[in-house]
Order: sequence, then C-alpha cells, then structure tokens
Amino acid sequence: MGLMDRLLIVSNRLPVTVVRRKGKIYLQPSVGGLATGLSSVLRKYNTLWIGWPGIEIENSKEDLEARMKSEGLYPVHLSKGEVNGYYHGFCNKTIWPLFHSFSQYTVYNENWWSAYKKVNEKFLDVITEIAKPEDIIWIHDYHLMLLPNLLRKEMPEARIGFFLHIPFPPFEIFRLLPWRKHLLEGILGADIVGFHIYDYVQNFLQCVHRLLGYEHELGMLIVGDRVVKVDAFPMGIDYNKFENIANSPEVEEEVKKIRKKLGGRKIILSIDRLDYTKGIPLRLEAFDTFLEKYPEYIGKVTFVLKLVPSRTRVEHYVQLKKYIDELVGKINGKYGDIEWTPVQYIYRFLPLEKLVALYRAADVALITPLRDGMNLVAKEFIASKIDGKGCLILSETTGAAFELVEAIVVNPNNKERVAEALKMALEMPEDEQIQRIRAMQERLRRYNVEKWADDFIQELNKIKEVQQEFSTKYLMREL
Ligand code: GDG
Repeated sequence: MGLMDRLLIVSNRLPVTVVRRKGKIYLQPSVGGLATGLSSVLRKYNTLWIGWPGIEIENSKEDLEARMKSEGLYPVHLSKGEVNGYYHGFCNKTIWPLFHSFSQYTVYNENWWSAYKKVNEKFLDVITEIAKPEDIIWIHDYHLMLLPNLLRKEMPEARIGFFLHIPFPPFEIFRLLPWRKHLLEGILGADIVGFHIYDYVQNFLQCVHRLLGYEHELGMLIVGDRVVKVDAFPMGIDYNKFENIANSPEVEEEVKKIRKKLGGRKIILSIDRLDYTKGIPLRLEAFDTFLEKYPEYIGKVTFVLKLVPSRTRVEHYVQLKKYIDELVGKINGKYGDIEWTPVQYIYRFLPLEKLVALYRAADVALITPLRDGMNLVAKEFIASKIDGKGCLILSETTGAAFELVEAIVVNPNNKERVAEALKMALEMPEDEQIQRIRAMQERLRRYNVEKWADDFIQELNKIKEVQQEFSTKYLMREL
C-alpha cells in the first residue's frame, strides 16, 4: 500500500458541522466521535470524507461546497424531512433501541424506512461521483447499512469495508425488524464486515444463517460469487494523546483544583452521553445502596456524574433527563449537608483537557451501561492514569469488558453487587491498583486506534486477494 492510496471514509456525520450564524455559514470541527478518534490514522492516507454536514439545506452554497471539497470533505445534503425520517426516526428510534436490545422502545414506521433507503441512496450518489476503482471505501455504522450493497451493484469490483460501532443483537431480537433481510443483504455488499467483539460477530452470522441461509466457515461467507469476511476488531483509542494530555502541567493543576474543591474526598466518576443504554438511573440507585450499606462512607466520597446532552428531541431521552435530575436531587437531599454534596452533577460538554483532569482526579470510574458496543470512556480513563493509581468498575455488557479483564466487572442490574464493587474499589491496596491498571495500559497502548484501523484495512486487502483466488477457481470449475 502506497502513501497515495485513497481512503474514503463514509459516515453519517462529516468531521465538521456547518453552522448558520446571523445569516452567515461557518465550518466548525465536530466534537468527539469518529473524527477525533481517527485523526491520527487518517494522516497516513489520502483521505476523503463523505457525510452529512449536520445542517438541513437542500441546495448548498457553491463557495462553501468548494471550500469543503478542498479539505477532502464531501457533503451529502439532506432535507428537513429526510433528516426527520432517516436520522431522528429510523436511526434513533428504530435501530438504536433494537440493536441495544431495548425492543420495548423500538418504533417501526414504514415512512422512516423509506427515508432511510432514500438517504442511503443519496450517499451512494455522492460516492459514485468521486470513487475510483482502486480506492478503499470504509463505511461506518448503523446509519448506512444499505450502502455497501447499493455501492456493490454500481461498482462490483470496489474494495468496501463496513464497521458497526454498536452491538449486533441476537437473532431473537433482530428478527423483530420488518426490514431484517434488506439490512443483512445491504451489509453483505461489503468485502469485510467488522464488529467490536465476537459476540456480535456470532449474532450477525446466526442472523445471516437463519434469515438468508448462508453457512459460514471461520467467519467467511460465500455471497453470490464473492467471499465476505466477518470478524471482530475491538476499537482502540488514541492512547498517546490521552497519556500526553494527562501528563501536561495544565492538567496537573486542574487535578489539584478538583481534589481541593471536593475537600480531598475520594472521587467516583462516570462519563456518558445521556442515553438510556448507559444505565444511569440504576447506577445512581447503586450509589444510594452503597451509602445505605456502608454508612461509614457518608461524607467521605463524592460521585461526579458527568453527562453530555444527546438526542434531546427524542421523548425517551427527555423523560430520562427528568428522571435523572430527580434521582440526583433525591440522593443529595437524603445524605447531603452544607459541606458535602454526594452527587456532583455536570450536564454539558467539556473540553478534552477538563475531561482528562477528571479521569486523573478520580479514584474510581463507575462505568455501568446496560449495553454498549464498546465504551471508549473506560479505555480513556485507564490511559489517563499515568501514575497507575485508580480502579475501574465496568459492566459486563460492554464490548470493553472483553479486553479490560483486570477491571472489577459487574452486572449493572445487580445493585448490591455494584455497591460491593464500589467498596472493594475504594479500599483496594495501591499496589493492586497499579498492577491492574498497568496490565490494561499495556494492552491499550498496543492495540490503539491506529492499529485497529490498520488491521481493518489490511484484512480488507487480504480478502480481496482471497476473492481473486476464489473466482479463478470458480471459473476453472465452470470450464
Ligand atoms: C458509540 C458506541 C462505541 C463524552 N463526554 C465528553 C466527551 N466525551 C467523549 C468521550 C468518548 C466519547 O465521547 C464517547 O464514546 P463511547 O464509546 O463511550 O460511547 P458512544 O458515544 O455511545 O459511542 C460505543 C463508540 O461508538 C465507538 O465505536 O464505543 O459503544 O455507543 O470518546 O471521551 N469528550 C469531551 N467532552 C465531554 O464532555 N471532549
């Protein structure tokens, strides 16, 4: 692979957002997400990015379009109606809940499905305009599950990879979807299909078997005359970035400030997007159970609950926010006094330096999603612990739990057990903390985000070779 290889990254959002202020239009880097995680990887390739710029406009201004293209950004413009049906509807209210096994929250709506199909086709149009046969095309996530096959039909020889960032649900859940076969066929247009962990790979292969009848061999499927490989690629983080920020004098200062402000008490930390999959109410209840069960900790420990607003237009999220506000108030009312607030609640996006300072200042990270494709927060916490001190409590229903085996792994529904885990974490001898954290750091440093992307692309290239061999054999058999 040469330096000039072109990599086309296709994802719902571009790494920039177009914002309209006082009638003028600006480009603003999108915060968090794929873009920041991948920035170090992307420098290695000649990367173009295709995605929605985050603003609902039918016709883009030409100068803006030109500016974006000069930076390798190719916008897919969506109308208000499309954004509603495809994004707020099908992605956020159908796929997101169902794939996280929240089938009771899942809404099935034929119009949203139509919008989803239409938007996937719009992405196709933008790609076919720019893609060349030798390009590597990497499609990301649940917003674009139809795209691999749409693209395959237009460009039969293309090199296409698909990676899903969220869990792939078990057959019993996936089968509930009226459009289940279309989605599987859509994904199978890729040459390589990647998931965070083997459980999702197994689920996917089982669905493919039960719904489409394809048997696999070691994760290889034969779809028509193509070989498709399905495999696990646990996503890593930009380890050096977190380590470096954690090491900076500014963060050092900030850590001291945080500790001082919290009166030198032990700090329990959690960081999430405000989402029902993250198990936030149960976590607060577990903290309540902890204080009830071990009253010696009253006044001695502060729980910093750091949330970012997310999908504030979806009713379930609005209700959840209200419920969390109430629970925080209830716990603070029950135990707090003038000098001590048990739960310190932050509901906004913080600059990365502040986030890393929180990671460093915390004694315990309490990360207990009900279901989470991977969970990068757990990995970032470990990377930021430059002195090796601290303890991670992680729920077994996250992808990250399969790698971070030195964490205290819990079932998030078991409040008693989470309360015990908190006690154990707060009382863990320092040498044991260091031993556990160093072991996890070793692994995360090696399998970082760069390695993850390299692995994925390498596998994609390999499978292309296997396909060529396969089609030669196939041809010979026919002769
Ligand atoms: C999806 C899957 C999978 C959070 N608050 C702030 C902030 N963040 C950053 C964190 C972290 C990211 O947001 C959250 O990533 P997670 O992986 O924890 O969770 P999701 O957003 O649900 O991501 C997940 C992931 O995709 C990748 O495949 O792991 O399972 O659901 O990087 O640091 N960043 C800043 N300020 C904040 O206040 N700067």
